Amino acid sequence: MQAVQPSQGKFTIEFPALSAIKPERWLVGIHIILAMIAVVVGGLLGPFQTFRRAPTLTWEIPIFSYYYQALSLHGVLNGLVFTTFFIVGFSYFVTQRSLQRKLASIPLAWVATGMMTVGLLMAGWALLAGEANVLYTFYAPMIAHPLFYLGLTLVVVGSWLAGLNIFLTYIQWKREHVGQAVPLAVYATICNFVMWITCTLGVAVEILFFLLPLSLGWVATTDPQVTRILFWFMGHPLVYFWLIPAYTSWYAMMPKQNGVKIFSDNLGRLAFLMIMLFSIPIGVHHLFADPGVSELAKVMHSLLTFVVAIPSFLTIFNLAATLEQAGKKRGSSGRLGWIAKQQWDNPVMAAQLTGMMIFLVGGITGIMNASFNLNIALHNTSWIPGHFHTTLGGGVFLTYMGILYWLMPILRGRKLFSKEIALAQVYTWFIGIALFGMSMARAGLEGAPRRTDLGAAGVYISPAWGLYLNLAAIGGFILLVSLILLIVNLVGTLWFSKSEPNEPAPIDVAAPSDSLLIFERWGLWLIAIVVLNVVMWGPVLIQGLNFSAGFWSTGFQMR
Ligand code: HAS
Ligand code: CU
Repeated sequence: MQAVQPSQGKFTIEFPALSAIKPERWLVGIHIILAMIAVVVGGLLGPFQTFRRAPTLTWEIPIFSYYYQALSLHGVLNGLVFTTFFIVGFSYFVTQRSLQRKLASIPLAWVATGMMTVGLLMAGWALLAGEANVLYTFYAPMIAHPLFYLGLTLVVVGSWLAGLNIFLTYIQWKREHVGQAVPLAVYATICNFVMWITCTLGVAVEILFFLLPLSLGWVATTDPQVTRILFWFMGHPLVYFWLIPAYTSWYAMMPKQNGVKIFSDNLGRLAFLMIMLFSIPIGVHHLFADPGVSELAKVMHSLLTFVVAIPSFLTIFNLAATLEQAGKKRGSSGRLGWIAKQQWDNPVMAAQLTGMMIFLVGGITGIMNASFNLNIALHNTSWIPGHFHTTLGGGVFLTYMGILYWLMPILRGRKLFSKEIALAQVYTWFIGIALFGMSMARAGLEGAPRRTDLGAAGVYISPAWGLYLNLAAIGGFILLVSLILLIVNLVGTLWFSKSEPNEPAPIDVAAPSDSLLIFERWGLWLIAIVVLNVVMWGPVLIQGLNFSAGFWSTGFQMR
């Protein structure tokens, strides 16, 4: 038993066995449960859209035929709610376990949770009532009920408070560990929240000054181009906000689960630092088709997008080297023998390994999107959902499931209900998302549009898309089966499995002695973030705010 005395001297915490930290269980547990409810509801809406878009393999269920409402629920619940709740819960867990202390302020954490939950209820109501059919990319001119925007604001502000709490906990730890590098998982978490708090400033301005006044009727018109610019200031870093926890699992947990060390801890820090620095000043790659953004800005953002892929290339190298070490330890031979020696029969590992494999596909399609002129052919086609279902729906989601399968038993104090069901869930998801993602991408190359209700009467479907849209529906069906397996295991682990307290978590509590401290020069990195964004976004925003064009657009509601 060890007593920890923070330098502020405000409280003393005892750590008999780390799993006895009560706020960890409840606080983290509530985030994970809400995240899972969101992804189950949001996820179930997905397959039915594939059936609606498929020319022959159609399976119509009336409730899912409100295409834009279902698509908005699917995108917001999976892309914004599931992710944010999961990430906040996971980040709290990682920080507390790795730094071996409670969060700096448990009351603040509960306030944040309360705000996020109330926000979720508000936005959820608007979505369910059909008052927010604006998709998860909620820029003007489409307009939703004010409660949708207020709800999202509460979720975001709640997540800021969560970030603040993590920063304060880190500062307390640093005061007691002068000259020591923070463990890699916490370093990644801090980079993630620095990036997240910075980028969501854009969406805060978009909501408070543009969307909310329009939705409340305080102003009659707005400027869609400016709201798109402000949205995408957040929109690209958002995808890295999702990715960093998955990378944290691959870098900081998977080696431990394999009984080896990460090949290079410092290279990992460099990857997280680069993601934090470079993921915001590149968002114009979502606006390549927009007339209101200059060609120069497009080229600059295109080039810098290639820079943000570098940390992922470093990651491929670092992880492959680590997995190779693990394979060799288990007696692999030959150049690729290590692949067969991975723990393919362990759901926690299988989820991460299949996640990495599909993420390779998603990452490469991302680099294709980033090419300024190639993008013109791909943008607004189903290629893009193909890209983000192999990144977010594949690599990230599978890795989160890998985390869930060890984290939930710890939080619940029970064994995982069924390892076999978990394995079946992982592999069906892998096959389903690969088939769905690649078919959507292929249909996109033939010109199949995204965000279009292909099931609506009289909509043209080219014969060239038919096969791929049908294959996407088969992928959707496999994903539906996988979701049902996930629900069974979730419910089983929560209420029906054997109790098993005090499972250890795969988290390091100290950094290797050669971890470099330069990565924690936060003042320097914050200045770099400000300079990069002023240079890369300043001219784009000024051009967007071209008042001579005026705020000319009224809001539209989609039904
Ligand atoms: Fe993206 C659009 C470019 C990564 C998500 N992206 C989207 C949208 C989403 C999204 C949701 O430049 C749609 C937004 C919308 O609704 O309009 N994206 C990129 C690039 C990358 C990238 C260059 N995206 C992601 C990630 C996402 C995500 C990650 C979610 C988590 N994306 C774009 C562009 C657009 C875009 C344009 C706009 C398109 C348009 O026109 O609208 C890169 O950062 C990707 C780098 C990744 C890699 C792969 C690394 C692989 C690793 C696995 C290791 C494997 C090992 C092998 C070790 C280079 C680390 C293991 C082997 C075994 C055998 C086990
Ligand atoms: Cu992007």
